[in-house]
Amino acid sequence: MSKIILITGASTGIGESCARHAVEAGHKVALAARSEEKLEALVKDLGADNALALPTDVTDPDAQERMVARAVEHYGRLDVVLANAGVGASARGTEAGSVESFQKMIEVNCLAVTYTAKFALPHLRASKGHMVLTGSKASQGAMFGSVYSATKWFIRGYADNLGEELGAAGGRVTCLHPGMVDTPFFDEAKPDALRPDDVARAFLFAIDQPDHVLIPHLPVYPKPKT
Ligand code: NJP
Repeated sequence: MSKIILITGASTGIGESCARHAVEAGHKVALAARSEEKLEALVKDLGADNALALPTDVTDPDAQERMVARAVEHYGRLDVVLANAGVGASARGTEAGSVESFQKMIEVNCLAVTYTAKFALPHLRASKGHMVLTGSKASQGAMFGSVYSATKWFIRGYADNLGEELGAAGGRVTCLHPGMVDTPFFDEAKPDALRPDDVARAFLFAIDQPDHVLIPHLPVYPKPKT
């Protein structure tokens, strides 16, 4: 069945790849990020019948409320929401990192996800839908810095609690835990990392399960080198 999927952080990397794979699989997408130009280019690629650009800064709760309202107004419902927008910091150590970078990571990776859930939940309850959060393997070790890792620990716990809330209404919550992925998240290429496509396939796997199946957590790691 074709699903209506709202994706935050859809302009590049994992979010963009999830959007491409979703449309290829017959779903329709609403794409949110700050870069209007990139979103419009993606809509052009995917086709205006399949995709809608919703330029949004996820740190602004009012903008997220409008984002969800516009997606529902356009498509009539929401079946899946992928809360994927996230940021890291180039200086990763606690002493080296700036206070501003700590604030930004907590604002985008944690607080903004609670806004996405708050505004999307009424629609996901109505559709018995599915909320997917992009967590990280880093929640189990400070691979991208202690503050970043802690933001993804928040996401891991938040997903469990949200899963109880939405689960009570017949919906589902899944937390993806990618290992390192070669995306613009990093300043330099990461040839040994996962590709965004690898995470997108995991996303589709999670949302394409029959209604009686729940995948609460889904780790996707690069295979260790031998
Ligand atoms: O990174 P990137 P990824 N408002 O930089 C958007 C997690 N993760 O795909 O606003 C709205 O290509 C930004 O768009 P724009 C990671 O923590 C990654 O790798 O136009 N959107 C872009 O679309 C994150 O949660 C790795 O700049 C905002 C997107 O977020 C997710 O995967 C490993 C925004 C970031 O795309 C996607 O990251 C892992 C705002 N204020 C988890 N700020 C990895 N790459 O290795 C940013 O375990 N965005």
